[in-house]
Amino acid sequence: MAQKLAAGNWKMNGTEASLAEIDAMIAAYPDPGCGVLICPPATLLDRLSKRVGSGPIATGAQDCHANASGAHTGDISAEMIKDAGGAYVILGHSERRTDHGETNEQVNAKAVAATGAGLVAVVCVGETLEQRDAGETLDLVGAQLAGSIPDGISGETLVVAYEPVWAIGTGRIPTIEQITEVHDFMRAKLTERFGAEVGGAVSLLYGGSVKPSNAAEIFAVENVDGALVGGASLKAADFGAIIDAL
Ligand code: G2H
Repeated sequence: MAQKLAAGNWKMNGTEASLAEIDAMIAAYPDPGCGVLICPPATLLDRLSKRVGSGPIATGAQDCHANASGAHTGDISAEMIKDAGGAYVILGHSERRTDHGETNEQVNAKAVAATGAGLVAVVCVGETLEQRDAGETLDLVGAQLAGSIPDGISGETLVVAYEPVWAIGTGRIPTIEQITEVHDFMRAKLTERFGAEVGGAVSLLYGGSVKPSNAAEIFAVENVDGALVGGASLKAADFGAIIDAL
């Protein structure tokens, strides 16, 4: 059985002042009833991790390098994320695939590094509008899953997020039928490759314009185990309403 998980991706947002939102979350959700993860910018990870302590809110980063250390200016390693208190790392988000040209092979290498360091890899997949209109969604998602996820993963080391690129930050979401189709497909592909036990234990998140107003109907989809939330994770009240819906 896959864990229910509400994950916040703060992207390139947040300073010291933003941590007040976390204080509100900690106070409001002493026992959230599902996994809660917040991935702030790397500058805040250490501070946020200390803030949440050993409570129910986990922290993570938004990317890592495939190497443990070395001459890679501007990058951070999985070991550094672990050292800063993070337990998860988002990998292969479409904004990194687009802005930094990340390939499935690179995401795979990062996932190997992440899981090797004891982190949970949150691997993101999803199609552009052009790919959807061309009927390529399942082929594309299948190729991203096959290429970006390393061998040897388990439900404890991998989370997969389906984020249609055209739904990210746009206010548009796919139909419930479209979400159902892709999530069923992802569950089947993971089961085919890793077996029923692992395939059934990997949390499958939907991401892209998730808000308090649409969370419940998305979470009602059988193979949706939670959400990767961007904009709506920046405010405790909005993120809290999404946690409530899960
Ligand atoms: C998709 C999502 C978070 P938003 O990128 O990963 O962002 O909820 O703002 O669309």
